[in-house]
Amino acid sequence: MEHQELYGKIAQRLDTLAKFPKVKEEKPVSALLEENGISRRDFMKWAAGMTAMFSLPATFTPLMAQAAELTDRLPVIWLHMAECTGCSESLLRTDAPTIDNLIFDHISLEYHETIMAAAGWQAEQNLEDAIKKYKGKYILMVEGGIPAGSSEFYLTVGPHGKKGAEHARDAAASAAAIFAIGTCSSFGGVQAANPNPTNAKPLSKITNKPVINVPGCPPSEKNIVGNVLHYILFGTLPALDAYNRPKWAYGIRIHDLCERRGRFDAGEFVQQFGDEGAKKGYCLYKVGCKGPYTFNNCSRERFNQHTSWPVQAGHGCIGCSEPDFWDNMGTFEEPLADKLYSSISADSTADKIGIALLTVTAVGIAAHAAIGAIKKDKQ
Ligand code: FSX
Ligand code: SF4
Ligand code: F3S
Repeated sequence: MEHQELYGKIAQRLDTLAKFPKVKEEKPVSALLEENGISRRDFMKWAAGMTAMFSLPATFTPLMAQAAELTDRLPVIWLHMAECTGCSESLLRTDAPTIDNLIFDHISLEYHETIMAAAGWQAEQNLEDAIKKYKGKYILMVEGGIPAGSSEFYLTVGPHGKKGAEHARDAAASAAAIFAIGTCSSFGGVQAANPNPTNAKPLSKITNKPVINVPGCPPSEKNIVGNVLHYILFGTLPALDAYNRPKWAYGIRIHDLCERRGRFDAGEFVQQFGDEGAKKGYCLYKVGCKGPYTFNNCSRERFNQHTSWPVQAGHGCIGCSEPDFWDNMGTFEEPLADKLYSSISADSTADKIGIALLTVTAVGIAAHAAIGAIKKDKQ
């Protein structure tokens, strides 16, 4: 689609959305930003960054700002399953709220166990009411793996002791769009790691409705808020990869845009944590970085308003946005080297290409790492 045509379509969609009643009578985004000392200029810079993240031309920036302002037209239900709550914390735990936090505050969260005031019977009632009231209109975000089959009873929620899987299924049935937030909800995560004692499954195995996976343990605030904005702007499923991850966020490997990539190419590796190479910011491949096998945008977008990310902090990527990474990416502080990476096992063509590429990459990396070591020894 031509950009102009796309611009027109989005503008029209936003105008229609603006006519919808606000879900809650709350302050507009501009007032929230002002209260937190964030200028309009900073907000527009943020909107420009989000626009670039979706690979849209800079002329779309005002639309992005408008979409952020309209997040209060959209009811969101957020459920917790079996997890550590790190995904919510990724957004909420901050002493100085970022623009992403504020936008998330502005979203009409109808139900979120970590931050809602209600408890017990009242909370349960609120959830049922929200599902009925916003039938077919709300966004469902689910965090956590879900004990399934005869093990469903391993997770019960609320005063009725309703099973987690039942909660998820009921909320999914009437949702307009469903996002699995975090690796646990996307792929099972830590509770599904071998031997998976609670038979934990991803959300996509619990409901028959389409689920967009937003993995990462946790995913960044950018990827969570970005998905809401993408939905507001386009109202359709984003382009997805073979694991149902949005390509705008998970289309590149960590390794592709890593700031240490020059070191990798030059064969300059940290040999052990704390050595001279570590002080000089050498590549972390030999101390276990899984960036070459991991699809996510951490090296481009980072966390906490672009402050830092694992590799910048000095530890390799552990592959947290890949399926079954707990089982397949370990030992975390050792390279995979020639160990065959077995997570890519689905049967689509893309996956077969994935296998070929990853195998070649793995071999290439092992050779490169070895050559790097020889070069250094000679020096
Ligand atoms: Fe934790 Fe969310 Fe990891 Fe899982 O995160 S950060 S265990 S992806 O479901 O809370
Ligand atoms: Fe960066 Fe890791 Fe790739 Fe090295 S192996 S360049 S640290 S992503
Ligand atoms: Fe996870 Fe690797 Fe990013 S560990 S947070 S995908 S750098």
